[in-house]
Amino acid sequence: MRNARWRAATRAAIALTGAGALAAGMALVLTAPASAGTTLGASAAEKGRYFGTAVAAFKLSDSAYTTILNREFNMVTPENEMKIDATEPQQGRFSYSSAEQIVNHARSRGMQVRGHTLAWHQQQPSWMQGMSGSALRQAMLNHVTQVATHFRGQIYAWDVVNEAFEDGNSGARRDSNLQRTGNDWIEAAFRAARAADPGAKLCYNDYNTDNWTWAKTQAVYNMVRDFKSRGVPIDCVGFQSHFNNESPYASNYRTTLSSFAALGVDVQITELDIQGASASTYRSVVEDCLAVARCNGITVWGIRDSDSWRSSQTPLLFTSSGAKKPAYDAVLTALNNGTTPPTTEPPTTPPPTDPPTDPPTTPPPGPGGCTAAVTVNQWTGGFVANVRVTAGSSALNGWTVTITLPSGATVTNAWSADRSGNTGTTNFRNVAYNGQVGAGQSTEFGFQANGTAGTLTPTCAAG
Ligand code: 9MR
Repeated sequence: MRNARWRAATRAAIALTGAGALAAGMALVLTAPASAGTTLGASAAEKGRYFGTAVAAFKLSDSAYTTILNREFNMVTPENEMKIDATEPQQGRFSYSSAEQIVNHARSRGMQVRGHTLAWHQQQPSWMQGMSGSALRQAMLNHVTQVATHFRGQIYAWDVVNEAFEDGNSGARRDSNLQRTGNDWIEAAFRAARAADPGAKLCYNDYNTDNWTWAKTQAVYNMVRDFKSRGVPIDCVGFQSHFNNESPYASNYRTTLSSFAALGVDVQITELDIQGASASTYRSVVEDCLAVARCNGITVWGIRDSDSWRSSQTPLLFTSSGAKKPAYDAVLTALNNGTTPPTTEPPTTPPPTDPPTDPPTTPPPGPGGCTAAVTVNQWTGGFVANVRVTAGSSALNGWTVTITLPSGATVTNAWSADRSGNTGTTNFRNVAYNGQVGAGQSTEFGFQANGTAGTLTPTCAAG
């Protein structure tokens, strides 16, 4: 940017004649690098950030809309076009045209794309809404794999999982058909997404997680801390930041961003809108992001007030007729005033410490045997296998399932079991919580692999 402005200013200076005019031109040249940027994207880029917006495919034919989009933004999030109902309207039949329209519009103009969203309790197609248990788990993982593979290499960051925590003070996971497939559904989704597109940043995205003191914020923080400690592939946390009277901006927002960043993840403001569009609140949000080195950028949830999912609150940066609002000027000024923060993140708030827990004790194995049965969901180039382990006449205190994979098949990730090996003869051992299975009872684990499953014949050993 700076070089382009410098060259333009130099050309202008050369075009002028006369010493006085040349001096004026030179003065312009000398001050140009320090002068304010004039668009949100360019000014954010000068601070090593992006500035994005949600985009609806059907609006790309509205030139008033695309004029602002193309001028101001360098990151785009499809508002609805990458959601599950849009991309897999019938099970196993994928539909990408609206999403591709946005991706192509953006990438052909040098904008990047945030993918939203691979797994969510809302906007599920009806076939998925009716599913449960391991069938739903497999369908979800297949969805994540297929969509992330389709867009592989074109997505800056994926909202892998969206809005999985309950509102209020419980700090609990939100009840949903996905949650009922097992608490590990979120990490399984992240592993599948990493396998499908290793180049995309993988984010957990939620709302009402902006205020550091709120239970929901702490619950997500604890999940991310746990994921980082166990090597679950999470790279970033998205803060939707839909601020309104019930969920207002709070001055501890910066603490929230920096505390998450100190866990070793990037943070992104993913769906910003502010009821009434207070210029000073918008300014604070920008300043908070600029103050946190790992805050990659800000996305507003629509361009003009008329584009907003809650237009009546006039929460965006442009009026319905496309004029810049005072909030726009505040954001641009804050972007231009901000200093580039240090590249390492000082932890501002020590993470809360949990009381130490004793390691789980594993009782000796019992005498009974076990059996294992596998179901496979195969697609071109890969498959998900779900394995049911059933105890024989006595309870199990630990189990190992052995599966011999055909040549060309490589396991990329497993859930609810510890894996050793990933080709040929592969062993899957119980994890702490599912080693004990009552006589005649069952537990399940799964894995995802590249290649073709063929007929898999699992064997199970107790102990
Ligand atoms: O803005 C989106 C709106 O057009 C849809 O009707 C709605 C349906 O769920 O989703 C809106 O976007 C939501 C986003 O995907 C997730 N966070 C909350 C956003 C506002 O509801």
